[in-house]
Amino acid sequence: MDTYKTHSSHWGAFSGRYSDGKLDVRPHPGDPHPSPLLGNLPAVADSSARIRRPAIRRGWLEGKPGNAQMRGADDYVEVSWPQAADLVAKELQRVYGDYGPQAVFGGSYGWSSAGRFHHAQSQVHRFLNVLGGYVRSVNTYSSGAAMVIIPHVLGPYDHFDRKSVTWDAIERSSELIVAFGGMAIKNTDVHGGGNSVHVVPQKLNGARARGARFVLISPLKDDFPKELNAEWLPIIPGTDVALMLGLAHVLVNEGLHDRAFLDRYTVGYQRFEDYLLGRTDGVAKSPEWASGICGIDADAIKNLSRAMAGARTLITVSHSLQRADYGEQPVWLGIVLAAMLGQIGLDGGGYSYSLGALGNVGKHLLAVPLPTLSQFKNPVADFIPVARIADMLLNPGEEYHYNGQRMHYPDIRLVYWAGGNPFHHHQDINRLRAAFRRPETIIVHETAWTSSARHADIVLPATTTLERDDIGAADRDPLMIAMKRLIEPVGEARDDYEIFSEIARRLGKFETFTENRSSREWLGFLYETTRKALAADGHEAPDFETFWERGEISLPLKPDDGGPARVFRNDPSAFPLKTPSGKIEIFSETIESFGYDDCGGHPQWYPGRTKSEDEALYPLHLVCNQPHQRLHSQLDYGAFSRSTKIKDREPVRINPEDAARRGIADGDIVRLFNSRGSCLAAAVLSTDVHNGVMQLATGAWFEPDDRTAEYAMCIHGNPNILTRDTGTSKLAQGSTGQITRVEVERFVGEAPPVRIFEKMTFAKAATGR
Ligand SMILES: Nc1nc2c(c(=O)[nH]1)N[C@H]1C(S)=C(S)[C@@H](COP(=O)(O)OP(=O)(O)OC[C@H]3O[C@@H](n4cnc5c(=O)[nH]c(N)nc54)[C@H](O)[C@@H]3O)O[C@H]1N2
Ligand SMILES: Nc1nc2c(c(=O)[nH]1)N[C@H]1C(S)=C(S)[C@@H](COP(=O)(O)OP(=O)(O)OC[C@H]3O[C@@H](n4cnc5c(=O)[nH]c(N)nc54)[C@H](O)[C@@H]3O)O[C@H]1N2
Ligand SMILES: [Mo]
Repeated sequence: MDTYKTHSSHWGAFSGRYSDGKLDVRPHPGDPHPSPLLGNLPAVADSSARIRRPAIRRGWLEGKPGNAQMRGADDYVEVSWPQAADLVAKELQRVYGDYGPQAVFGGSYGWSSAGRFHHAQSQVHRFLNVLGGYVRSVNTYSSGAAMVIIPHVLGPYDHFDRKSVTWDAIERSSELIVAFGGMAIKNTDVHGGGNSVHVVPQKLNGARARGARFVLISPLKDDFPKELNAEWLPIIPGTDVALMLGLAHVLVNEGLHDRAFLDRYTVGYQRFEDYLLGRTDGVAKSPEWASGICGIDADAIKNLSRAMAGARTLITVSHSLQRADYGEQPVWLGIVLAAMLGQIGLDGGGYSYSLGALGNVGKHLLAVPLPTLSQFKNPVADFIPVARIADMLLNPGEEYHYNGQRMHYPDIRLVYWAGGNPFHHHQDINRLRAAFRRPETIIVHETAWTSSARHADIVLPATTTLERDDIGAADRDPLMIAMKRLIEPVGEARDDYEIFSEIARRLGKFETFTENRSSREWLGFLYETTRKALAADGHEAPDFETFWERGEISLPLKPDDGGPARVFRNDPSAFPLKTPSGKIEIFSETIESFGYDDCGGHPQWYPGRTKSEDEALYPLHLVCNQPHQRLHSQLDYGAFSRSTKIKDREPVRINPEDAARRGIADGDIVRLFNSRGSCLAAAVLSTDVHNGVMQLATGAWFEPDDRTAEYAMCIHGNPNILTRDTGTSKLAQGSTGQITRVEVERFVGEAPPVRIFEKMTFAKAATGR
């Protein structure tokens, strides 16, 4: 394999060539700002972290009672593929036969890899549906709170605001961009399914060159690119709602709010105003009140509010704000603030959730559908909000609230995971470890020995995209890419499709699962969806072989016409929103009727849940944000990710004053701790971090100091050993992993070596099942 071939990833299109045992990767020539994450890919070909053969946890194989207690601490035994497939088939048959599909959790959250056919999520859901269904998960770790609140306020998630404000409109028309949580360029490197043109840096620079003003509201200064010279209002994490209320208060107090807009396009403003001005609770949400909570000067709040009323203003709210206690509130209040400015639906003005959090939001919409594998229908009604996984496993049968419903956790016997890493993405890892000891069997398909693989009973080695052919395409990405196999499968790794096909064969479901198509036949079949739509609209519509030969095709885009927000603004009675009132709901009778104490009928300030409990002992806020050096935990063993580690640990950024007070110097290994756990990391002193705040990105693979300990310390630097596993509120039950409270100290003594990327050693074959 010695010519360059086209391929794609969540962080960009590229071409690759494998020769002399090395993979060389070149960014797509049309990408103006390729992602440095491409530098993690070459390691895929030969890393010792890859899983090379099927492996079974020894305790599970021996089948001794109580053996589940050993999950995470046990040895593995390598087996042949036929043996592994037999074991999985037999176990699925037993669990489906004895308990039914309600006992199988196939929520299997995770980003897996780009590629429309070999998409692990689609594959595992399709497979489990063929067997009779599974308990699913709803919503995402990304947007757990927003996905529930936005439909109440604006109508379907990912319709109104995320499809209305484009980068072009910002470059063309925005005068003031107020970004809550910023728009870190590193985050726009990535979009699920592909991101072949990285346009954000040049669009922001274009707006800046035209004279647009940027205001960054964040605990970190680098949540906007430095070149923009954004004004930084360093905020205490978790207090944006107070700031937004202060801004809204100034608007009302100075008569700057747009009454006509509020009357015509919204409902419930008056009830919100009564709260804002303190008529209902005796507390005016004045700039002085806000300042005391969020730490931003009252005059700065007044000035910003006046500036917002006097310019074409865009308000953006990042995902991070809602991945926190009461995360519904800043998303909702941002919408209310934009409505008070009356600019929703104007070019370059109004509101956009998640602009700058993902690479393709803000690009033009595609005018044709993308190839999509059918997952069939799931007959099981049971589901959990995705971040309630540990609660579910620990508390079968227990009642909880979700979006107006009283729900009960199902009793899960078997967990099947493909394409995600719960020991990366879930909060309070020590609690998750306890939860993972509950089910009878855990099956994982993985490409590498992640910590999730190390907590499974049956580990099946999956290929990466580099080892297979696929079609690369994503929402709002203008290119469809022929993802050509670049390397041979590593070890005995197999495609998820092939693995599921073999297990399905043993269960008599091969034909249903595969529809008798080979992988290559599937690609041709799925491609037809897009080709037919192209042809129907009079575009060039090459056949599959021509597409494959060329390596890519351009997809037609919808015009930049202001989207659903403009349509609504132009004629709200002809095009009402899909909300109960047809308008923007500043007050929601529906939510009010749920009677929740943590999410009421209008957006409001709830004091942080962690405050009283943790503040004295754990005075620092830890921001656990997305890593710039990788996508989540993926390819943490890659060269770029590893180049950022210090003494093999994940870097934690600390304000120099906070460090000095604790005798911590740049480069020291430090221990972060709170009541839930602790981890080691390497200190980086930086004034880009607000005082009282530290920042430790997610994604360092969890490595416990003691595999058997109930309260393990992660020696590598995974922040989820510290985060709280509680839902955002009874409404959405979203993840709150973004911020937690900790204390930090210099680590004294010899730090244990990080071994997580080293070759696994296996136990000798055991007897049993
Ligand atoms: N504290 C805290 N925690 C967070 C967040 C936070 O801000 N703070 N952010 C959250 C967010 S927004 C998200 S989206 C989640 C991300 O959580 P995940 O999506 O679970 O994280 P990834 O590391 O992308 O996990 C994908 C896994 O799939 C595997 N994989 C890749 N390709 C394939 C394939 O083809 N087949 C198979 N079988 N496996 C494959 C990879 O090796 C990797 O282990 O994390 C969440 N966790
Ligand atoms: N390079 C890279 N890019 C990614 C990802 C990745 O893993 N790597 N993951 C992708 C995914 S799945 C998602 S969902 C998005 C996530 O998008 P986000 O959740 O928005 O991204 P984060 O980097 O976690 O957070 C953005 C910033 O919010 C700020 N912040 C934290 N808490 C607060 C607060 O209380 N108030 C304010 N005002 N600011 C706060 C932090 O300084 C942080 O840097 O990113 C995507 N992009
Ligand atoms: Mo996400």
